Amino acid sequence: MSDCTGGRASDADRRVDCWASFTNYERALMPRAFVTGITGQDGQHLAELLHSKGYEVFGMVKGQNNPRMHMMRDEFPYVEPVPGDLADLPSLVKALDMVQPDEVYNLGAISFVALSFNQAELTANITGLGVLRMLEAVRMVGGAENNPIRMYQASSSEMFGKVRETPQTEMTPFHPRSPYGCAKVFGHDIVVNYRESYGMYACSGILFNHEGPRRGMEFVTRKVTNAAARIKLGLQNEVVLGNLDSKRDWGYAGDYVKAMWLMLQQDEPDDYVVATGVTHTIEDLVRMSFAEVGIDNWQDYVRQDPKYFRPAEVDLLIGDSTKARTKLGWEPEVDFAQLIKMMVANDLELEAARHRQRQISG
Ligand code: NAP
Ligand code: F7E
Repeated sequence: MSDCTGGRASDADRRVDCWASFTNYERALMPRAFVTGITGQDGQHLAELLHSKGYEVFGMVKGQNNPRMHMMRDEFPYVEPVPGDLADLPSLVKALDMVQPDEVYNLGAISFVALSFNQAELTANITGLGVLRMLEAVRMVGGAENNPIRMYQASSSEMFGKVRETPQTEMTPFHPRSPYGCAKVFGHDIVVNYRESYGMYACSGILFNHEGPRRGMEFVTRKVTNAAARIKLGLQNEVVLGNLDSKRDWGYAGDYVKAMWLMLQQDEPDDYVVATGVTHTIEDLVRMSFAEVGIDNWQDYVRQDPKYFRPAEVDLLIGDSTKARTKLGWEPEVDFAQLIKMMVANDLELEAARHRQRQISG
């Protein structure tokens, strides 16, 4: 098979040439993966991983002129875009019928917890019922019996919410604290139900927070690393945040998509917690991000505003991923300090380049 797997290529042209070099025969031998949420943080990391493993990758893209399509075309030319929406069952059936995938990764969701309080019905529809629709589409296309399609569902540590025990495992009861968490609980439970009722190969990864340079600016890690970079460059004076006391078990998204893939390579489908086992406060995140750009007096640059506090908060998350480590052989490779270093370095480079571009264009 042609070799497109030598790590990240240095430019998009080389990736396009490489992808075009596959013959139809070679493509027919490649496993096929269908990914919803391909334009999101995890979708991008997963696309890279699957491509490096020789998969043909199909990514579901919603909307008639999705603003992230240009980025996808430039950075992931090997991803075949397929139209569809998790709110629309016929579009999912059509997409799966066309792709005939071996593996489905359902990453699509309204994923921002704060937004879910304001758009609870939309969140329930996409993040919750969207899972049911995807399971039905897999059943309709793959068959009611001996269905060959394997499905991964992106469950979340937000399901633990007001935690009943620490650390949290696959057996910890759920107590969600947001419409997002409630929708994820429904998605998780319906995956278990379809697996038990219809013998489907469907797995849920209960992933704790995972971040990286591709993280959306709405999430606290990226908001803080980007603000630290901009303040260092003199482009911003302060960052306005909410609760600095909550604790999260933060890992690197590039590590976590490996666990998703591993789950679908096992003899039996199952659910797994994916976490580092280390927790930090938001204040730790702020202090370490500012220290990374050489600012020790971070308090002078941070203001709190009640508008960023949530109606109900998840105070503490810390995961026990013993099952994933022993059964899947999965290990996180990037720790919290390395993660912050990586994100701050990326934001310094990004913001400096944007600033130069603005100066050039007057
Ligand atoms: P993300 O960056 O917010 O990406 C969400 C994706 O969902 C985007 O590609 C978005 O497409 C897509 N989407 C939104 N509405 C859709 C719809 N109606 N139909 C189809 N797709 C839709 O999220 P992420 O961080 O990559 O997370 C991936 C998944 O893992 C999500 O299900 C999230 O809830 C879950 N999760 C994430 C974490 C984490 O820490 N990152 C932890 C646990 C679980 P557009 O670009 O078109 O909007
Ligand atoms: O908030 C606090 C906020 O929005 C983290 C999603 O990927 O992980 C993510 O959900 C914490 C919360 O992530 C700000 O109150 C303070 O305690 O970055 P976040 P999240 O809510 O943990 C889970 C596992 C998912 O599944 C989700 O999809 O930070 N916080 N000040 C703030 N948060 C934000 N966003 N912005 C602030 O200004």
